[in-house]
Amino acid sequence: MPGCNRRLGATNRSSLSRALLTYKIAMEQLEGNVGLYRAKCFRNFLWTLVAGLIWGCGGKQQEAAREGMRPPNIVVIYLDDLGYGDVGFNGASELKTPNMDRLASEGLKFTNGYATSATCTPSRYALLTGVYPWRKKEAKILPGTAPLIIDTAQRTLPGMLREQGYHTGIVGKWHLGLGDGQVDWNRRIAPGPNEVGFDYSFIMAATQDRVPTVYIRDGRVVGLDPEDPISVDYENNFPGQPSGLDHPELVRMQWHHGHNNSIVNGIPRIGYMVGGQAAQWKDEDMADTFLEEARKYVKDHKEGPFFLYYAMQQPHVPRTPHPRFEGTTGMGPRGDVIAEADWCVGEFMKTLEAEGLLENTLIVLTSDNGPVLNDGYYDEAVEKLGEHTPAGPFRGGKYSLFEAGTHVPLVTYWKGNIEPGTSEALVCQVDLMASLAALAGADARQGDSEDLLGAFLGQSGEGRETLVIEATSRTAFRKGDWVLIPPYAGPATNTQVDIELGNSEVFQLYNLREDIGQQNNLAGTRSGKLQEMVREFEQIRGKDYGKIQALELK
Ligand SMILES: [Ca+2]
Repeated sequence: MPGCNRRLGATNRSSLSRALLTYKIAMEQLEGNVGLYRAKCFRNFLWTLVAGLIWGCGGKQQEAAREGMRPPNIVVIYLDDLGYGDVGFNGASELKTPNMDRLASEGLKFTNGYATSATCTPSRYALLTGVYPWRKKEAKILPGTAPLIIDTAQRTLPGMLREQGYHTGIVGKWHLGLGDGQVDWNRRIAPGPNEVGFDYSFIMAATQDRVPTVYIRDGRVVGLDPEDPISVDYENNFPGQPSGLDHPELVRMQWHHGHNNSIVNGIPRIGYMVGGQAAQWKDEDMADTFLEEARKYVKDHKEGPFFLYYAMQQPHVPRTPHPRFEGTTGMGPRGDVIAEADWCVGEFMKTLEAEGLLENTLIVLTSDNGPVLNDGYYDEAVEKLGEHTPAGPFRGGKYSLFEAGTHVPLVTYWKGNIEPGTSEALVCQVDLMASLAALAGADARQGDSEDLLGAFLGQSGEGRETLVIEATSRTAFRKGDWVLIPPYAGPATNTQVDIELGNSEVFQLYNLREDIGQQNNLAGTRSGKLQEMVREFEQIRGKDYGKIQALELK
């Protein structure tokens, strides 16, 4: 920059000395007080000032400095029904998850990481809005025809990041409702993800076991032949269409409970659908399809910053591994799709690495709720489980107020920025909203979401003080090592899925540090602690927590 060099006279050399001294002192103070990422941002900011003094004009240096201040890309990899104990990094030995284990060993593994809820939709609602799902009565397991449950005026995680200059995308499972309740699947489907903050969406509407069994890109069914329109109904079948209930001879995967409506690809589903033959997904290709979409999204937006919500479908039912993974674990389809999901994580990471993005991308890997074996199909999940323990040391599973319902695998990874390690901080997916707002430079006050950026980046061991967890409208309360489960009516165990739900006629109080498996109810002997927990729980939750909805597995 010859034009600028001429200006580096005595005055500027003096300014330069002062600026460098100021810079050095500021950095020493800063590095001692705040985390690595914020220190880097501030260092870059100071560097911009210094560069301005040195060269006395704008230029590539300032541009590069401004570039260095850019917040990182963010990827949330969200698995579906993956249990705390389903991964090697939490102790699984029968089932191998080398790629997720690598993320954990090179990143930060949380031993107290939670979904807000023991089922899909509420956890996803909290993740994307920063609001506890029990505040929203529609945040329960939704049929495929449910209207969108996020208000389009509501602040959302992708919307907040978009305001901060991010490009935002979702690939995978949605299950937060679409449209206004009267969806015509043959026209643009809205409102949906694109109306609540996502610039790009490639989704399935609800779940793999629910119709419509088609992909939707930016509100339009992919590959739809206008001559073969789609109709969907969750109440009545269409004339002449076989169902799993009427025609068991047509299915290749037998239903156990629910899952006996329309048959697609030989698999009976929840809900009825007719038409759209050319658009229907092939179940065994779903993992590859979502992976390719996720990789393409990264490549298309690698200039960043981008936010990708990669919502994988495994190991939710129906478990349909690609033939490459069939039989690879000896645990039947449930084990095989976890191996498949792990491979997808590895391939996705390879893409980030190949694009040179690992040092500039924060990755959060977690699951929307705990594990279930038989969730509606006979797929040998129970019979071939062997010694594997999907719930790890916890009691219960999906649908449960016991720990296994919401206490899930959770890892953060950011090469060169997050020190590898293990954190005991109490963190929840609902906190990503405020924490990522802080990271992106937005207002971190976000509903129930707490700014735990320091914990997520491993700079602090401080997590939440308290957490309200939810399972099909029932709520429980964690504070420190203690968990309070209020009395709820209903069976202790759901026999169809064979999971203890946490229902009891009496209060339950457990100390997780001493009793991780929740076997010793201390409510009778620790009455002072019980009263304290009930009081604090009611302050947050209100006193009407006993009004609950019946558990529906479908
Ligand atoms: Ca789920």
